[in-house]
Amino acid sequence: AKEPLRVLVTGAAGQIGYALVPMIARGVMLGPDQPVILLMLDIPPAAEALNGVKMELVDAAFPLLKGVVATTDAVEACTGVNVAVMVGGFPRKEGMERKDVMSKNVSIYKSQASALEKHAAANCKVLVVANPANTNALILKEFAPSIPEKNITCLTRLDHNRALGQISERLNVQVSDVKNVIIWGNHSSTQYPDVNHATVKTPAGEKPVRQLVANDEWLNGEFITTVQQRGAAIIKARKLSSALSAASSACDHIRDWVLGTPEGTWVSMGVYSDGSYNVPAGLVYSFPVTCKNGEWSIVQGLSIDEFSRKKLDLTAQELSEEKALAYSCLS
Ligand code: NAX
Repeated sequence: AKEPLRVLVTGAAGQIGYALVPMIARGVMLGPDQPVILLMLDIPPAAEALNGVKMELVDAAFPLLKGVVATTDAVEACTGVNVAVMVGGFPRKEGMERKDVMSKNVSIYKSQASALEKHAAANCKVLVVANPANTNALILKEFAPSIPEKNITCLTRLDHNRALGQISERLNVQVSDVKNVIIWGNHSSTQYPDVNHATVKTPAGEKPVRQLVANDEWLNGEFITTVQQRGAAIIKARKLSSALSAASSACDHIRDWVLGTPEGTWVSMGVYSDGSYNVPAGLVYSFPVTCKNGEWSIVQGLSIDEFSRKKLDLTAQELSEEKALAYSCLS
């Protein structure tokens, strides 16, 4: 039998946490034969609710769940963790300036970075979900210098899955037959959902999405804005932000990272830019990646047309500004 892996979920008393922890305990994230120990962190005002989540996890009697810790102590939560899913953060409230929200999150990610750096298992993989996800991941990387930069990522898989979902609905095909969309850039409304290399499996072989949709006006317009604005549409409908889809996508992200992407398929992940596709190095930017042996690599050599180039640059520009804002909060 496999040794249990220790999985940290921060913000575990929140809405995404509530959807995510049962998925992890059922093996959705790390596989149906991988036992897990859940370490759930939240802040003192949420301690009682967090304990309630722990009670429900016990009540669900998950066979793979070998232990549950509910704590408000970051050191206890980070000790020995193999996978860290960072969902906790400070939300933007009405009337708050961007800078104020950034400053709160920078201080949270700075201190949690130190806790992870000192106490996590060697080679711990980190996924940042909390917004601003890319920049929180960058701050975490800065303040956990001994964690390899390849181990620190942010979630854009939800956006990727949303793009697959839109194409599947438009073409009336199974979502599992659509692949290789790309989310470039920031997990924000400047992200660029790109279908130029996406394909659909048909009885006659793989066909380009552009050819099957045969409507560039929709693909270059409404499709992009629908994916970019989907989070807002969910809030409008549910009066709450996306939770089950975010949790499910977080599981997809870690599962593919740890267990590998299928041959010929790539996924989108926010990773530390090495300058690929002329994206400035030193930003956490969403790229198409394949994963093997627990490591991601950016898919190289894809053609970028002029329309796409502008969109890649625009979202990079926004990330550079966020980075500058985050650093200004540190001084
Ligand atoms: P909730 O407000 O329901 O939950 C957040 C939880 O974090 C709360 O329980 C809060 O007490 C806790 N928390 C706050 N500060 C903390 C700290 N210092 N340490 C530990 N826990 C702390 O938000 P929820 O809807 O669960 O969303 C969580 C985060 O995910 C938000 O930042 C949200 O913007 C972000 N999202 C990111 C997505 C992505 O694709 N990257 C999509 C969904 C989501 O919007």
